[in-house]
Amino acid sequence: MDLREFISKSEAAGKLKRVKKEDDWNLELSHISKVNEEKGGGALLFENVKGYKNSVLTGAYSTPDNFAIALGLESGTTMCGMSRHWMELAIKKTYDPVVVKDGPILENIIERDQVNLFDFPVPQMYPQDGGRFIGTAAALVTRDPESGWVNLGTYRMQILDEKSAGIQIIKGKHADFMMKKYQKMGKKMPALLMIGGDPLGFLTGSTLVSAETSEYEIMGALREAPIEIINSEFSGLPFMANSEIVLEGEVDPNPENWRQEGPFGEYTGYYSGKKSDEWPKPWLDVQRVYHRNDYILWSTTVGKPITDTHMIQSLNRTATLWTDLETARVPGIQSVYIPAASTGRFWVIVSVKQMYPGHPNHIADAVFGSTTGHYGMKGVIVVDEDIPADDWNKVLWAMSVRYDPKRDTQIYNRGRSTPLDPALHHSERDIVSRIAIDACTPYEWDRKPQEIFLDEDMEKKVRDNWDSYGL
Ligand SMILES: Cc1cc2nc3c(=O)[nH]c(=O)nc-3n(C[C@H](O)[C@H](O)[C@H](O)COP(=O)(O)O)c2cc1C
Ligand SMILES: [Mn+2]
Repeated sequence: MDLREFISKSEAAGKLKRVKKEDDWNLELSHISKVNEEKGGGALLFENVKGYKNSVLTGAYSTPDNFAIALGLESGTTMCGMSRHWMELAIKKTYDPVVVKDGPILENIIERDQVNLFDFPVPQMYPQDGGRFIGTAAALVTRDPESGWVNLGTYRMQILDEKSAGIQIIKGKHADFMMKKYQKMGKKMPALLMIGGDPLGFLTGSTLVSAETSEYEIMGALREAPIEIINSEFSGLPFMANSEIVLEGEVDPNPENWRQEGPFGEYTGYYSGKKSDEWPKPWLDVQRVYHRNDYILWSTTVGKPITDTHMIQSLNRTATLWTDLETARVPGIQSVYIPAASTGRFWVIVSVKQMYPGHPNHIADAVFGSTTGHYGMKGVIVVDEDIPADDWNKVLWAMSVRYDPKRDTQIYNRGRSTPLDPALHHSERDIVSRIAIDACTPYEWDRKPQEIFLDEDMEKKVRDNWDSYGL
């Protein structure tokens, strides 16, 4: 699938609308996208951006059905159901990408002297943003100089000038591991920003896939087929043959040469990169640009929840956390859900069929010890098997009638945090505490509270005769 097939399928399903009226890349486009998502979403294709002839796609993942289209699933599949599907495929089999010689991305190649990033219809999203962010619904492709592992990571990228784009690679991210190796070798890091192509590129680029595993392999797992890539003759880095836009260049790993970027109105609902919490960022020195004829620029909506950024995090983090728990062979898991309203990352609910005393705490420890759950997660709520992880009313009921705060709460003092968390003082954002809430009836109790159930025969009779009651 490429971005264009995703667009036409979304449109056919009523999950994409075209904006034909002229709009300004400066705030108007992003604000239309944000209000559209508040009104229930669906993707938008802006076909008439002032001063530009190419279209901009936003809100591509603003509804569960848009994910279902990208994943080839039935409309109406729940976020939790799609995460389960992802987990099952990721465990079953991954596929290495396959190299091809040609593809539509090679239709236009622009060499360095002609490169001007302002030629792209990149939106300015929020009033205090430091500029226009070209890399949001995208992936940065880099290669480990020792093992050859190819990583795809979604890191925000701001246009700094005609040929430079700042990159926010947070400590401990895979591109950060790699960049530090290039720094030690005294070399620049080849990198490329890839926009479009298979819509799973952005979905997996922002996924916490374990180190040494390429996101291309996970895309292959989800497609149950290899992804077609072209190896750049310039840097050797692989990009999808059907990408819309690729910016290729080098990143100087030496912090002395980094530049200020931001602020940016982040997914937390707060700006990051303000004077108080800024740090200099590496940047892509663009050597070459590739794009398809009539390329489409893909951008997220970001800011306060719920936007497609929160939806994507909810889906891909639920999927990888669930995969982590299954591959760690933690037993009894019924469902896992990281709600989009928690920005798609800070809280998780896990439903478990208890099999031994302390099982809910085994779950919580496993969550906090996992690749996805160890990073920025603040709370896990464990519920019994009768409560689906994505049924918030039932979760609250369990927290009301099965939970004793003193007995069932554990605080973990030092966990890895994200520097974007506005709940932490700007000077101390490396570490966050965590809470585990066990909202299960204790397995070991000799006499459990007697739960109410309807009389089965009477319930059936009532349901069968429902129409006769005149209701
Ligand atoms: C829209 C969007 C923007 C993101 N921006 C950043 C960013 O600026 N910096 C960052 O480190 N992570 C960012 N993330 C999260 C990363 O994509 C995520 O942690 C991913 O796992 C990084 O890839 P890696 O695990 O291969 O390092 C963003 C996620 C999304 C959905
Ligand atoms: Mn990775």
